Amino acid sequence: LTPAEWRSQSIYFLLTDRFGRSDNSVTATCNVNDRIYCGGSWEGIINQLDYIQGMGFTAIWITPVTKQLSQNTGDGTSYHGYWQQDIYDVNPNHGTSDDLLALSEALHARGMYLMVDVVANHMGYAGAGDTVDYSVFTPFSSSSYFHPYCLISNYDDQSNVEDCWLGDTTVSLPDLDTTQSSVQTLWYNWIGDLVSNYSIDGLRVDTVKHVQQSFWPGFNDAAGVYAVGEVFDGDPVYTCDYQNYIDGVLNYPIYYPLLRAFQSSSGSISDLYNMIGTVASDCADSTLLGNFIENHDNPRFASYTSDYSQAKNVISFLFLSDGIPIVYSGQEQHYSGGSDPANREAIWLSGYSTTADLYQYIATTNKIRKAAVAADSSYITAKNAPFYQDSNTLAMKKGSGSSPVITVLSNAGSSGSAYTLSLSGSGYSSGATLLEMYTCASITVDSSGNIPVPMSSGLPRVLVLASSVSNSGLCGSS
Ligand code: ABC
Ligand code: CA
Repeated sequence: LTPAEWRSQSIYFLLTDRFGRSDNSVTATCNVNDRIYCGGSWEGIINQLDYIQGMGFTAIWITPVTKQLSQNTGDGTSYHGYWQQDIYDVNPNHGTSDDLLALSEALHARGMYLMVDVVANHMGYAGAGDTVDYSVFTPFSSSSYFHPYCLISNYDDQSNVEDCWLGDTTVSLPDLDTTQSSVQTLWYNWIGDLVSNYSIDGLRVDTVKHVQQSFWPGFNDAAGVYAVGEVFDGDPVYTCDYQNYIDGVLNYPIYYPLLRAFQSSSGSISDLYNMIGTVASDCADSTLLGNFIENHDNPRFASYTSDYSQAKNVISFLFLSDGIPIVYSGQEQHYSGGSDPANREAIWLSGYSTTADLYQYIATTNKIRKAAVAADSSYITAKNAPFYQDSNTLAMKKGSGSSPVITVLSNAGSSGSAYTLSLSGSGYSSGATLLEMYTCASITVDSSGNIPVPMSSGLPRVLVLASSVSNSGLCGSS
């Protein structure tokens, strides 16, 4: 799938080890602190695709598929998949290569897409960096393929970030010398083959800031599909620059102000308002970024606030601003794990409840976004524009000139009062009839051109031109 085709997708990110088991168990224990395999598999994912598709997702992103170090180390096992040793084989804990292919086929049979996480920066070794036996790696079976051992010690020094090693002295992440043309050729051939062997539709690329920028265009081209890179950095100048070398990046610049804005009723709305504009101008194309509020490296949103209204606001933001929405498995169950490894709870322990509040909310929000895409051919490439803010409220519009989608967000939380926000600056004319997509309330723009938005319990509101809603499955339309 091309970048243009990915824009309108929505992604459910899961750790293969933690999502579904081949035996369909919903009781198998999984103690996150043990950092060991809990038994999830590719077959287990296939078994639960209804659960994912029921929320309206059109794609899944799965953790790396390559064969990993097999030891149980002081840092646990490689259940997450980022400690690879053989890039030509698959992780037997997750199944066989036929199982992976079956997952790809099962997704495609539903009209869904497969995004696979890939790591080109490093391999994984159970032991300190000065004890590595390079012969365990395939194909990088000698030290000559790697940078000399040094642990990253200074994130302000880009050479240190690129040439030294991630990991610790218990599990080393031997850092490939990606400046060598032999290493580049191996990686470019590998990614082309992986994508074609498993009919992969997109890539999430790990540790992009740890490899020199000039490596990525060749990698992305060899893959031939949309690639979204992980540049774990909140600075838009630093992170957006990578979009000149890879199709998209995970939206870390928005992540931090989004989290701060909605984790409490005193969070800064203006910092988020400003960052929306900064990212739109600093990044080559904000509509190709990957939007998220949770992942396996950061504490879950519900670990900052247990409030459901605040959780709903961040979800609405992820889906209705520029970029491709990514929900981290468990977010829909309001899981609240903190830092790695606590944020890697087994999803089966929820019983895959489809009646969970956020499960339903995500399903509705996916429908709203799809309806917007269907109603307006320029919606998905139009730049989201914030146009109103007060200390608790943000309003933004996205879409073609005359009938944009208006999203009104609040950080007031569930105890927020019921009131009518007189919203100016939307561009809609007096008398226009709008529909609020979560409540199906009909709202008429008043004689001054303001929209009387019925706010309550700190919940988001999404307004569209009433006549544009059809075939969405929402508000009585078929
Ligand atoms: C874990 C724990 C370790 C523990 C170990 C046993 O287990 O984190 O403390 O010792 C995989 C596993 C992890 C494992 C690591 C290391 O391997 O999943 O469980 O660590 O063995 C990606 C993946 C991630 C994966 C790897 C490695 C990379 O998403 O799951 O981890 O393949 C850095 C990397 C980033 C990496 C992340 C975990 O670490 O850049 O690629 N993620 C700063 C730095 C970032 C750094 C981040 C976290 O800290 O700038 O580069 O990410 O360490 C903002 C700034 C940011 C700043 C943050 C903290 O603050 O703007 O720049 O990030 O304000
Ligand atoms: Ca590196």
